[in-house]
Amino acid sequence: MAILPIVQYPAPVLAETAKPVADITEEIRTLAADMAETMYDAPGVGLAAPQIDRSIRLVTIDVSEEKNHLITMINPEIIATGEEKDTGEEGCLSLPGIYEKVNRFTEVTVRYQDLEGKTIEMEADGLLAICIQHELDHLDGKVFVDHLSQLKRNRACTKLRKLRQQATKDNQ
Ligand code: K1U
Ligand code: ZN
Repeated sequence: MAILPIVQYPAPVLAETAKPVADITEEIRTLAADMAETMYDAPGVGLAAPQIDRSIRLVTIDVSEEKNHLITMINPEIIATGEEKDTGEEGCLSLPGIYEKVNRFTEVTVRYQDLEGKTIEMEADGLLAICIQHELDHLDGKVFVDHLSQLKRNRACTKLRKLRQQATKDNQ
């Protein structure tokens, strides 16, 4: 297993529509295991393949307290949503240090293939529902700041630039 570098916004791969996974090969299984290790190390509650520079429809998620409920989703699709939406604070491993409120469905039903190629349908709410929507956005070339107004997105990008400049100075 390996910890992979996480691509930082605004890398072009984060704006691409990721391609479906055609075959669940040994390479895909190894990549999924490496993504899980990278996600736990970060630490994060989710990770999408474009964030490790692979433009394919593969995500890992674990929102459990104990970090013992890993979900690997291949070719995930949201097939239904509830009617309610709510606003909650989100972060992103590709924009470290930026936290903004995003409006999302509170309940979603997702269909995906697992690592054995079995089709799963799962109903989710709470942080899991938010995380699924956040990760599936990555597969469609969208990051959470794309949900914000232009003004708020510009402010977030300015803050990100300043945080990076400070980090560079701190490392000198
Ligand atoms: O896709 C990503 O960048 C991962 C992202 C997922 C996410 C976080 C919050 C709301 C929705 C989706 C993260 O995991 S950022 C890190 C984070 O929020 C966190 C880290 C450790 C424990 C709990 C949260
Ligand atoms: Zn993210």
